[in-house]
Amino acid sequence: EPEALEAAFQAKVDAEQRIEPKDWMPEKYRQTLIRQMSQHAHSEVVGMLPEGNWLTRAPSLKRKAILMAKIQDEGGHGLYLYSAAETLGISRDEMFEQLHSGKAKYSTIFNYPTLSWADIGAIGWLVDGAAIVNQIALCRCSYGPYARAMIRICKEESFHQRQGYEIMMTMAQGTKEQREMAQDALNRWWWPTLMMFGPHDRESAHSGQSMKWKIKRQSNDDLRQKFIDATVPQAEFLGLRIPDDKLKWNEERGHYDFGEIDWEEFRSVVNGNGLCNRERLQARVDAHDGGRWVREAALAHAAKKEARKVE
Ligand code: FAQ
Repeated sequence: EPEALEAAFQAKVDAEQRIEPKDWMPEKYRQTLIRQMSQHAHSEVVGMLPEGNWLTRAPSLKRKAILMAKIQDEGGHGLYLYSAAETLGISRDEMFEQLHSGKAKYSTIFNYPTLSWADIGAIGWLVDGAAIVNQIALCRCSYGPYARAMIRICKEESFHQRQGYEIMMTMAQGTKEQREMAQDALNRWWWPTLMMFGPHDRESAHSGQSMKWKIKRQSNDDLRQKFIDATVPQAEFLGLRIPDDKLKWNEERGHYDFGEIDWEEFRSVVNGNGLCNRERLQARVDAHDGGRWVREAALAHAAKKEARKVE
């Protein structure tokens, strides 16, 4: 029986049919999606923090309004993704608990500090650029609610990427100091951005099963290569230098060759020892605690309304 169900499930996935919340699915498929989607949601919400650091110091009213809109989009993406994950039978409280206790991960990239305004440009250009490459593939994920959420999210990410690139362009064409700030931001964000795609395929614990189930449609290394190929010409256009001596066009492969990522640093940040891990998690725990009275008031209000109806 279970084997027959599982075979029918795989046949459906192979035929590119979407899996919907009420359909039968293997327990491990459900758990894998809960893990990935909740971590994705956490990344969006924690990802608001590095940029929030520059809201009060944006260089103009226009820049401030744009940045505020971008950060609000990220909060919206988080809520979208939490809702989509809830269709798999986990509650939002459980997901928050997993984040706050350190059980659930969020992307390593958000454990780096934003030291100058140019970092806001670099995040939009590189981090949102990487997020788009990853999420375009996820638009074809076998799980319907996740795939559909990704379509709208990608549209908004593409605005985010453009605004970041435009900040970089403005600074790269500005004064000598501004050009140096832009180069410094690129130097610091380049390698952490490449780590967003995860470990090498041969080291990736979940890739094999997730590709078979079409949760992931392209491998970590393939997506990383795609991002690099798209981004190198953009850096050249800005007149900035990517901090990698091994970066070189390979005519035969039709791709850029590039240097090795510092996997020691990746592991260290994943394990909670990045520059800002503690600060980021504390900010989320504090926000959750600070909002307790709002949740309690909303529940009390709903209970009162319900009681009045009964009378
Ligand atoms: N950071 O076997 P794999 C955004 C973990 S974009 C932390 O390869 P998988 C937008 C991985 O979870 C960023 N952990 O795993 C934005 C697993 O640990 P686990 C969010 C990482 O799942 C822009 C272990 O290593 N995007 O927020 C990382 O098959 C600007 C083994 O790895 C997504 O989450 C990492 N970089 O592939 C917001 C996209 N890499 O769970 C604000 C959806 C790997 O067993 C500002 N997620 N790990 O404890 C995915 O596509 C996949 O989950 C991967 C990892 C590709 C991240």
